[in-house]
Amino acid sequence: MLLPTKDKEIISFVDKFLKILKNSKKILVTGHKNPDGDAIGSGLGLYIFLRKLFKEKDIKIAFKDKVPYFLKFLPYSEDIVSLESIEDTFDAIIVVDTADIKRVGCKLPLAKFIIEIDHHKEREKFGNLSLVKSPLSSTSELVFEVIYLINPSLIDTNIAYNIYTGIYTDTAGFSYETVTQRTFEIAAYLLSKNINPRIIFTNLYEQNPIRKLKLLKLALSRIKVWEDIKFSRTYILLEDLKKYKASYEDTESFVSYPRSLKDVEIAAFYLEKDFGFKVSLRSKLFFNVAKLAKKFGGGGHKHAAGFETNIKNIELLDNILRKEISLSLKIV
Ligand SMILES: [Mn+2]
Repeated sequence: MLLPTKDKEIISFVDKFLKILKNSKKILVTGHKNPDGDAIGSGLGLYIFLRKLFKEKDIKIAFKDKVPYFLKFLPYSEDIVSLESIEDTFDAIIVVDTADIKRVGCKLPLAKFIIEIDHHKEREKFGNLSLVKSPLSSTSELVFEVIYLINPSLIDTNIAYNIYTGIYTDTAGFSYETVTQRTFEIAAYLLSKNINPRIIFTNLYEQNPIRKLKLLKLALSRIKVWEDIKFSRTYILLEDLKKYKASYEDTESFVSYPRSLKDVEIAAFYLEKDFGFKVSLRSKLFFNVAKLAKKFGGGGHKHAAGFETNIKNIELLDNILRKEISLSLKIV
């Protein structure tokens, strides 16, 4: 038997959360743009749960961007609509896995209450009610604690698929130090709801279109390493995407290849955008890439973060990052 959390913050949040929701007729669940497994997993897990809990209420789920192909297997993902197309106003909007209101990617619809559920350490509070726990594996783990406190008997296979996928993707397969004994206990509980981890893994990582591997070949050929600062990076340009008729989501996880190199601690992947580059940052053991990303107006976690820049020149971007990394390494 899995015991519900004894965390006082979560318990007192659930109290206020339920009061708001009981008085709400229209509820929206949303999260950050370019949604990942955790944003969609925690969002859908909560959405399915709330629909079972409040059958009479009007509950919607929306994100600015489409569900990436590798997450389309998630139960109820077809219910996700475009946030920009929503014209309604809401009594309550629940924003998951979002460190900053800007990360939603577009204007939020009007609402009486904005509720945040998140696990980012570096963040800008924006809601009327917040539940933020950090360090924690994922927002999905936090959503699980919330719904398990409210009514564990409503947690079914559909919810379990979403929550497990969120935890799995945000911890790179239970490999980050944010994974605790509790994380595994929750994962074990979710497995008892008849989910198949093989189906999850296969959908996430084993349905690559061939264009993705062609792009990856290009990205691998461009890997550059600066041994003195244990930094490595690669990049993909808009013209590469065009050449292979690929999209941004086809470059998902490319940053893990420079990081996988022996003696590399910090890795970056530059993805060209209309405005400049979207930079994904990763670290292996000690370096905090969230702090590095913050210097460029971005954010994230210790081992996974990112930012956007209007710098359009690869060499210049290399130099600026190398300089900042050298400075940070001196402080460490
Ligand atoms: Mn997350």
